[in-house]
Amino acid sequence: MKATTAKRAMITGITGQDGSYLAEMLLDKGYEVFGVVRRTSTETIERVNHIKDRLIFVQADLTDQTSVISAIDEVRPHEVYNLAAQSFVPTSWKQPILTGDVTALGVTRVLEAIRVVDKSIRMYQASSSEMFGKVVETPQTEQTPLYPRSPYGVAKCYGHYITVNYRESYGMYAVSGILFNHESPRRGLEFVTRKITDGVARIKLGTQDKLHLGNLDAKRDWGFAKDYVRAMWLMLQQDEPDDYVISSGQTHSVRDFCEAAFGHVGLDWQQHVVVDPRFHRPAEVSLLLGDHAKARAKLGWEPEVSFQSLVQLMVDADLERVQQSLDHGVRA
Ligand code: NAP
Ligand code: G4F
Repeated sequence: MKATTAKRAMITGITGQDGSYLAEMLLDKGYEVFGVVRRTSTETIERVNHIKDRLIFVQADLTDQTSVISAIDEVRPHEVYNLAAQSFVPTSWKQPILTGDVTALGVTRVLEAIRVVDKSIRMYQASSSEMFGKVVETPQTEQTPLYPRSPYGVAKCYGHYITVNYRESYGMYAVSGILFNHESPRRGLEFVTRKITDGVARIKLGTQDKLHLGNLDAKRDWGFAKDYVRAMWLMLQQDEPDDYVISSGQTHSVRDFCEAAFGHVGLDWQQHVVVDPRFHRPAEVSLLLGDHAKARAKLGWEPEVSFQSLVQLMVDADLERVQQSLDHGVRA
């Protein structure tokens, strides 16, 4: 596997939203890209199907230390992007142990694998604004104290600090990107933005009438996933390893998102959205707003896609997808 001179990147979570955009970007930069996949009974590579012939898949599971060491030893990557996680917040209350195993301890397994195979491998950890939880200051920066509000948020805090700890203990180039919510047409359908844009498309095309949502007052700092994977790469190209907040610097409520998404196709969201207590959470993160001044100054990173453009591109993509299903006689 070490025959070529190209830089090798390994991505855990390559089948997810961010993994797919990061893989595209790294291929464009001339990297050899290795994607970690776990065994499943049906294929999960839909998001990278269009580039699958240019990727090399290796099998490993973040709950299995031996498989992670073997994968890293086999590939000997220059850079590891640890994006794998149980990433859906509501599931973390239903499966808190699994969430801790994958999203928290999984990070240690990746760091341990790097430590025993080759400490010079650079590692990116996907930390999250969910760690700020019940925020103690606004906007949130790299210095803002953490106050997680879900088993997922707690697991991400562990992953964050173990990354800092391996950097400080072993001198490893291990960094955490504290990324605020980022979305795209490849976002999972269970997350609120994609649930809304998919709902808008179905309602517009007449296959659905109502959209059931939870807390419309929650505010998030939403950006475009493609902008955010660029920041991950930049973090691994610096002279010194460090942690960075990556955000849009704007906050909007779920209600604002509904208004923009329904409005884009000429619909009134209030005629279709139903508040449903089934989607309320045991503990909520009410407001997230990130300050990415450090990333702007040190990485030269800026988001390129605005909130309005993000909403519109997601609605347009879902309209096209739902229309195509209808054209093929499949009720979307
Ligand atoms: P996602 O779409 O949910 O993708 C998660 C990935 O993790 C999938 O490829 C999944 O593989 C993989 N995975 C789950 N359990 C695994 C295990 N035990 N072993 C190996 N792989 C496993 O997540 P995303 O939105 O791309 O986010 C990427 C990362 O950034 C995650 O760590 C997330 O927590 C973090 N993050 C995301 C955001 C955001 O707004 N998107 C913000 C901050 C941080 P399968 O396909 O096999 O399930
Ligand atoms: O889209 P969400 O499920 O994303 P959430 O919980 O903010 O988590 C996402 O962002 C984190 C970064 O801060 C990541 F680390 C994490 O992996 C994930 O990508 O929910 C956003 C907000 C919440 O306040 C939720 O209560 O939308 C509210 N909401 C209202 N109705 C809903 C719904 N969320 C979902 N999923 N479904 C609803 O029907």
